Amino acid sequence: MKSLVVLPTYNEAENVIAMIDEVLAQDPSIEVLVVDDGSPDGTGDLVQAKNALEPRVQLLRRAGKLGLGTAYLAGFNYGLENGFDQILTMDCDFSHKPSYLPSMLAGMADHDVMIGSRYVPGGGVANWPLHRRLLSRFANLYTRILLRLPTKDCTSGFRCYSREVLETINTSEIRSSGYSFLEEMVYRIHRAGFQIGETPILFEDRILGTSKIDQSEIFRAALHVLRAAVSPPKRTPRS
Ligand SMILES: Nc1nc2c(ncn2[C@@H]2O[C@H](COP(=O)(O)OP(=O)(O)OP(=O)(O)O)[C@@H](O)[C@H]2O)c(=O)[nH]1
Ligand SMILES: [Mg+2]
Repeated sequence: MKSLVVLPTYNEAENVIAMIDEVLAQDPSIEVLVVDDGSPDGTGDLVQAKNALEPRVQLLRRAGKLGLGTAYLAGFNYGLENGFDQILTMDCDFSHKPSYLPSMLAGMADHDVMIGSRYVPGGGVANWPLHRRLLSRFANLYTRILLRLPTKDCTSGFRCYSREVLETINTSEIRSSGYSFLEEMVYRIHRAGFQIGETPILFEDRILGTSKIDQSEIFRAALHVLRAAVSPPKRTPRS
């Protein structure tokens, strides 16, 4: 099985090389694609230099900050075009620890999608201020109730998708970036009848670099989920 780990980056120069090294060390079947949005801090150049030494690392450079959702889409397209069996996504700030990759991959034996989950037994959050914890809890509760989802962590960006899932879901119809992209993906996957598994992770706030999520993103995400609940996207059942 060939696995691609997609790392979206915007100004992650302090984290990116260490993340790549730790990801590659988990399993020889793993390759990495960094989707960098013209980071002014030189993240792209660091990855390009790494690519010259390490064939398991590829770089996709985009002209400017085009958003997390479209960075995931670009990663999915690359993975499908290059024959990967499963495509994973992770934040490039060590909040998603590469040491969980083996349990994510193991879960794919009996699921179509695996989510690194903070909200199943054994999972959790460390170093997050109270307001971030409450916001994340609320966002998950809101999404689960409105979209009637059984998934406990709908906003986690630590995921593994099978090739079949990405070929079935109309991902190009998803226009939102950030959190609501992730929520809409879970919704579409669940409605298509795929099996979603969750493996516990301890999510730790980043130590290096800065957060890129702004306040307006939270409201956009809440509205997007509401819109999906009121007018659901077309179902694309698995064959
Ligand atoms: N390519 C690309 N990557 C992005 C963009 N915005 C964020 N990222 C990356 O997406 C990942 C998650 O972003 P973070 O800023 O850590 O956001 P977060 O983890 O949801 O929020 P925090 O908990 O505040 O860190 C990181 O690897 C970022 O570098 C973007 O517009 N384009
Ligand atoms: Mg982060």
